[in-house]
Amino acid sequence: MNTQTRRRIVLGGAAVTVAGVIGYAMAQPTSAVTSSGHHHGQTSGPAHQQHVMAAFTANGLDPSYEEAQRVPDGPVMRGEGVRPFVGVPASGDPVKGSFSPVVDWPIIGIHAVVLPDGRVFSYGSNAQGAQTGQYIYDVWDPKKGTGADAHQVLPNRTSVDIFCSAQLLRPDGKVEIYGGDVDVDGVTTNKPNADITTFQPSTNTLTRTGEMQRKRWYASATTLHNGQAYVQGGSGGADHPEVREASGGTRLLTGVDTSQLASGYPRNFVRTDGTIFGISAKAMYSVNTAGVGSLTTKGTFPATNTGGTSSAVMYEPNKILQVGGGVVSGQAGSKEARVVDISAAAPVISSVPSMASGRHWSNATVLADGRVFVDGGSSKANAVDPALPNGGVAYTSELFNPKAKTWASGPTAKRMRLYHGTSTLLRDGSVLTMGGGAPGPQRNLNAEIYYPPYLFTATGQRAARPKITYLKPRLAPASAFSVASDQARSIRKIALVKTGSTTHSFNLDQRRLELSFSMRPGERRMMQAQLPSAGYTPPGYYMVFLIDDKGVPSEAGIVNIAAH
Ligand SMILES: [Cu+2]
Repeated sequence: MNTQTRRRIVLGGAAVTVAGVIGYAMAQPTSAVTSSGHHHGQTSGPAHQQHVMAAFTANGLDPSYEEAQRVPDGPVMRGEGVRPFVGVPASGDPVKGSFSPVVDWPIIGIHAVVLPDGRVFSYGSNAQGAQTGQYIYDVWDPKKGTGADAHQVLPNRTSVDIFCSAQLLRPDGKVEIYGGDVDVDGVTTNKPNADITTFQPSTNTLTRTGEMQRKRWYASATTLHNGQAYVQGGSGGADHPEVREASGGTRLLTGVDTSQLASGYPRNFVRTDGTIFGISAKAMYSVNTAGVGSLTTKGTFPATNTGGTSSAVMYEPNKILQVGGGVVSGQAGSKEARVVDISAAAPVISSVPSMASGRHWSNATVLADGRVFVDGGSSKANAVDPALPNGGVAYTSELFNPKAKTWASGPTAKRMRLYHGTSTLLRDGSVLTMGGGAPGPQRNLNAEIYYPPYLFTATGQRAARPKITYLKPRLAPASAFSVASDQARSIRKIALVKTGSTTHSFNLDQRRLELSFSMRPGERRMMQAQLPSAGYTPPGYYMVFLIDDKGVPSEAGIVNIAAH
């Protein structure tokens, strides 16, 4: 039904025209009104809010997204106009790391996926910074630097609006996108769709490849041990999750009732035993996805740092750092952080020191060396509070050391990264931070690249990096594998970091683990590393970092670990 409506706008060329004539105000949540036959250019007022709530709320348990979508849109912010650059800068801060200058990004990078070849697929707005995934998407090659020629901005010819969908790089090397929005005549209506859309990196093409059992807008997707994808939540699909089967079909988990869980981007992780552990608003739960599935509640998250505006990352197997967030209505962004250990059947939650800044809508990203980089967010959710220094915007990032359980200050960004901002670890060990807006106080058609301290020497010069000279591209789970480097004798750690797929303050697919390894007998360059038991490596693509005796990581090799 929706597909029929959407077919009115198909071609990228036409789409650009349409996008060009709509004002951003019309692409605001107001557009939900379109469906009832009215059309307003204003974005405020109780009637409008009711429409937005109706369109958004699957079960009303977490107002984070509704509130964020209600914010008026601010000005378009682009790059600083610096000359394009490639790679790690010649110098940087050896303690905090450094941000690059602000560079142009052709869209607001609301969704970002690292591809098997290290490129980045991103989408979420049109070229003017209005919310929509209907018209264009971007493929960026970091090896080509930050200029326009490093980007391929391509038309979405599927007639599916993938704005605020869930997306995963699948073990077969394609990106699968679950649900999203419905665009009618160039206007995003903030209604869910049931489409499954696939991005094929080898051809840079996007095609519609399936249909879910439920429409879903703001769902989460998680890779299961067998390679299938578990999709939960979203407006339109709050009642039951479903599994995308390898056959291409979908299986509704009728035995799992998620209607009492907040439906917006639940923070779901796959445990080493193959079950899902999730945190959504304050509820914790686990899901067994076999057959029709079953759900077990796991208690209540005991601190303020939860909800849609928090961020969470599995920085070690079965260990999750959750930071920031909190109640959006009138409450300051939480500074709190907790470690959630899900090794045992009951989650064990430990207190760790709080961050320096309160953060609604930050992003937590595990780095090559295992530290967690937290950037973005603000005290007032998706807004500037004039009563606070810097408007309450957390421009300064922070670094969590998981061994010492301490926080340290990171560098200060130039743009606010609030709602719809993303941060994603790249294969060179830097972090792409971008987006924010659509809506929000800045519509950020720009990015800042974070270069962690491990990329610099103690005196702040670009560090010499170990280099991988041999690595097999496909590995079996739990296998031993060879990896070669001329610097093998100085390698102290080998770390795997899943390639990652970020949206709405949550990387749906990031995890990090360290491998045991040794020099191969009689060899000077060839090491042998051992993958742990299969449950530690959900299938798909991993960045392999060799980390030397000075803590400097190689550029990652990317391997595919098979399903089990
Ligand atoms: Cu969104």
